[in-house]
Amino acid sequence: MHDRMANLDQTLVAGIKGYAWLPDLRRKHHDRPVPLRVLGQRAVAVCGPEAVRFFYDESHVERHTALPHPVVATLFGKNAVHTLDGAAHRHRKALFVALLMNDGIDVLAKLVGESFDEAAESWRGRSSVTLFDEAALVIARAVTRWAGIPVTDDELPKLAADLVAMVDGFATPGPRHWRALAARRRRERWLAAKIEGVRSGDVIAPADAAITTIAHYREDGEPLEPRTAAVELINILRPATAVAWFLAFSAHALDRWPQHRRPLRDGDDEFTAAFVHEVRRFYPFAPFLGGRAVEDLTFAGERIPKGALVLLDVYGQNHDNLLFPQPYEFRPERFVDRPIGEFDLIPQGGGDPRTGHRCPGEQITVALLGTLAQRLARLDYYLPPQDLSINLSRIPARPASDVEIVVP
Ligand code: PAM
Repeated sequence: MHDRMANLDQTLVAGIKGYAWLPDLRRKHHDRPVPLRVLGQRAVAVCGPEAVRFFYDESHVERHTALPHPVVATLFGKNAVHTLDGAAHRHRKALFVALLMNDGIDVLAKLVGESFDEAAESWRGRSSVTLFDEAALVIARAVTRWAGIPVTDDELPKLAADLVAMVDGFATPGPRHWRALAARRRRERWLAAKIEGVRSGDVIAPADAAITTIAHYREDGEPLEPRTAAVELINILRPATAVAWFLAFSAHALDRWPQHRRPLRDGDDEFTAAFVHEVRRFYPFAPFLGGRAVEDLTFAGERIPKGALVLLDVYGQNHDNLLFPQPYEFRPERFVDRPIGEFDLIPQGGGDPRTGHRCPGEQITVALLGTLAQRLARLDYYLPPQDLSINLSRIPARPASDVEIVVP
């Protein structure tokens, strides 16, 4: 049985089952590592804190040969930090850590809060607004301002839509993917010109802004190609804007479990952090992560031949009933007084963000979502009848209606 499954290519099944794909396979294998074939390649799917340790050990797993071209061409960008390993990765990663893991987090959260307040005023009295789209606009406005990128109010909706498209289209063939490719081309060209402008002095930005830091960042004494610099600037704007997914999920949670609204509305920061972690754990966003075995390996008794893909089941781990009892119940309380370890809650990857591949923007995500969730809870709104279902075969998932709200 296992051998037969290991020989069938799973790519189509993965496309159909989405987030449930690896958890289903792992269940059939009694939670043991699963040998399989995907994208025409040998692979082994793993899960659990020990698997996260194993996956993030650079002497086991590398990235630069593992990410499929369609993912790089839409989501991350050519030559992005996500595609590097070893010393090259550490050097480039330090740029992101310096930009994203410091006092600037509070500044960005404040800008996002102000941007939300401004937008919320304009929602009042309209027949309805789409929260997902509005959240993307709110965040894109704030993060471009924060990064030192001049954008007019007229340009903003198209920019926000492009940043969303790059995320929305990374895992699906067809129109969503084409939109993502076009969005990336457009925004790389636009930002490469701005980077050149900063270098020549034609574009004026604050000395400590992300656009300035990236424009003047050097590797081996050389500045980045303008296109690569643009890729990395997008790697700040796009994931920040993608917090719109989590705000749409937060609205879904507040609709289903309205008892959580009060502590958010009251500004209970400890509860807010717990709510944010539970949203990131419970709702489907990153399905799994992939790397490639750098040598013949063994994990939990399973042989992983050199060159095989190693797939870390992120969604599965965030719903593991040993780590998170009653994993399909939305219970923010589980994170009150529970420190987040490097290897358990992994919606944005595991390990140490400063040195490894874990997302360096995780603290920003937590700060932005906390600010936005509190403001949403304070907003006087209601949900008109709509389809709030979340289709687990759509990667990345989001509520079908994108959450229509009416602000009377
Ligand atoms: C962002 O960066 O914009 C935030 C959205 C990130 C979603 C991450 C989804 C998972 C990433 C990659 C999947 C690669 C699978 C590799 C299989 C071989």
